[in-house]
Amino acid sequence: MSDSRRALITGITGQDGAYLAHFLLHKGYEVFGTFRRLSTPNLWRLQALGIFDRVKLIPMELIDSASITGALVASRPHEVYNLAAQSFVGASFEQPVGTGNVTGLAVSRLLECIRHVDPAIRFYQASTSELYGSNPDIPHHEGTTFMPASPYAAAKLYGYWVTRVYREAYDLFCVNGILFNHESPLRGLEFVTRKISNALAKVKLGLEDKVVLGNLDASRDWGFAGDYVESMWLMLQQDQADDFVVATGETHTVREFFEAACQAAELDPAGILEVDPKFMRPLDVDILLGDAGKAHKLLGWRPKVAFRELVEIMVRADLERWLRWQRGEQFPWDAFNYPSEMNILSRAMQV
Ligand code: NAP
Ligand code: F7E
Repeated sequence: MSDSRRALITGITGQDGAYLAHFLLHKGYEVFGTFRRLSTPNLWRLQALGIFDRVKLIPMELIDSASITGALVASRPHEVYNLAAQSFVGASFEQPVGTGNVTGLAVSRLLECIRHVDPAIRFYQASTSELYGSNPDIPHHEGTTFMPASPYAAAKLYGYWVTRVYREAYDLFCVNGILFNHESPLRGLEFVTRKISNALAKVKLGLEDKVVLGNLDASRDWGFAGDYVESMWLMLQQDQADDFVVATGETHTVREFFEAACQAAELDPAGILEVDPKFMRPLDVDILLGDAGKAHKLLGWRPKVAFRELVEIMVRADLERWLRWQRGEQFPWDAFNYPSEMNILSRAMQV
């Protein structure tokens, strides 16, 4: 084991895991990351960022405490970033119990393992703006009342509180990053921003003729994932463990995102958008808007990429990928392998 600082990232195969690994490697960390053993390996994001060979991968499953202890013992980390979760709000209505187990209870498993293996470990919990749910009192800040509006948010509420409990009961250095939506070309295809950028790229190239969405009026505070992972690291470098909101302070509707994306792709939005109740949730969050004043002041963190630029980055990236795919190039990505969502039946659908 080297002398450099060691970080263990749970969920390194996800969007944030890949960006955070990239960021920490740049800082000179030895980076360990957990992944699930799936029938088909899912390592494309690490490959796309060119860091696959520089991170050390450890198999781990969030419902298995023995595998969590194993990951801690194998990596002996100074810092643990808990990013692994069933993170798709829509799916949490279909799998409420599984989401509670993986996204909520697993935080206790991790903290309990940390307490026994090495209580000096600093712990970051990926909390979320979804905790504010149906609370219309905007902008949301660290003192705003949580009103979760999905099984996902309820599970994250458990994770948030148990993190605070371990901080107070056992004096562990545990923090909650209450991050508002953050997106990128590495975003999962089921989330609305990437769904739009990917679908518009296909429309542009004549591979599809429309984009099918659900609730167009929902409004989100969307930032760039590459900016947000820095805040995670900053939280663990403070003298005191504390909780922070991380957001841009701007909110836009799904419709506005779609229109900005059409502009970026130089497409006329008229006639290519369809709404299907299949993509509506049994309960949705109308509006999220964050006040990151505390993070600005105490962490010195600020977002660098603004809304329009984020949309352009995502649309450009997906257009380029589909063009490369048409030229027969092979490179790490996900969309060519993904079935149309129209073929997936949803138990939570509102029809
Ligand atoms: P993501 O792309 O969905 O990544 C989730 C990661 O968790 C993946 O590596 C996934 O592995 C892993 N995972 C899922 N179930 C697991 C299980 N049972 N055992 C072990 N690993 C499991 O999510 P993200 O956007 O990077 O978000 C990172 C974290 O921040 C999540 O906890 C999310 O809830 C939270 N968050 C995200 C946002 C946002 O806007 N992105 C905002 C606030 C909070 P596979 O690759 O094998 O599926
Ligand atoms: O939905 C609406 C949908 O799935 C955003 C996760 O990272 O951020 C993410 O959760 C909005 C919702 O993200 C479609 O109803 C309309 O109102 O992209 P999303 P999310 O639910 O905000 C938070 C902060 C997290 O913590 C989560 O882990 O867009 N919407 N039409 C649609 N959403 C999807 N997915 N697909 C549609 O067709």
